Amino acid sequence: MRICVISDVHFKYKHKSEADRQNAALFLDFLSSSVGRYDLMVLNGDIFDLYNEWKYSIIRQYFPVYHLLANIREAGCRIVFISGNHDFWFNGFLDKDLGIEVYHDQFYLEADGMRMIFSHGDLYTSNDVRYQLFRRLIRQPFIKWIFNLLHPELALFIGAKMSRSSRVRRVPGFMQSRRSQGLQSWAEKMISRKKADIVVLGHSHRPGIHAMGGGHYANAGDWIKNHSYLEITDGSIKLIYHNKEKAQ
Ligand SMILES: [Mn+2]
Repeated sequence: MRICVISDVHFKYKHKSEADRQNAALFLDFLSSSVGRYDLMVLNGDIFDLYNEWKYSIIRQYFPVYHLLANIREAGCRIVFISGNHDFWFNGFLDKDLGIEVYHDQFYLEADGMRMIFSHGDLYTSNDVRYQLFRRLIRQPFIKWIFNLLHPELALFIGAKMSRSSRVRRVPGFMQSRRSQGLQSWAEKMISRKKADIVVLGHSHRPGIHAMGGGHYANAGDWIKNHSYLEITDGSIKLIYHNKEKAQ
């Protein structure tokens, strides 16, 4: 089975810099080169930097991504979307219109003799109680209901302000390494308790494959700095850096 995992693309609805435009172009290039290449694509959270589906509206600027995901689906690939801490409010568009399976916490798979757990990872950072409370609150249907009463452009404006301030708040280097340590020790626990052979997380923006206790913890990295993704082919994991020249 050919599996591909990506996370932390942070695709923006508004490109403010040349770097934003380049990151978006590289990601779209990667998606088009993935049509017909995989049996399963796991979108492991924070694919979109800011996300919402209203009852009758979607964010127009995400159309290129939706279009390529539809092509990948039509070529016979199963697509799984796991929500991250930037994309968690859905309203039927991904699943009903695009045929993508949506999971809120984690996705479990047994294939090629391996047990695999995929999750974004924001649930498993250590000592981040304030965030865990915020996570629970922001996912309440009532909050989403209020947000959806706003005009989409006003809602996006407010959402962008909130998401920017939460990003700035969580940037410090020591927090980054504590975050990735939390992810690693959660993966270690799953492997040592024989719950999984492969644990794939995102969130830390640190690409890597780590062998531990007879299994592997892998992180797909991000598409802001690394433009990295994972391929799990017949149970063996490879980390790949997408390069436009090398693609095709
Ligand atoms: Mn994240």
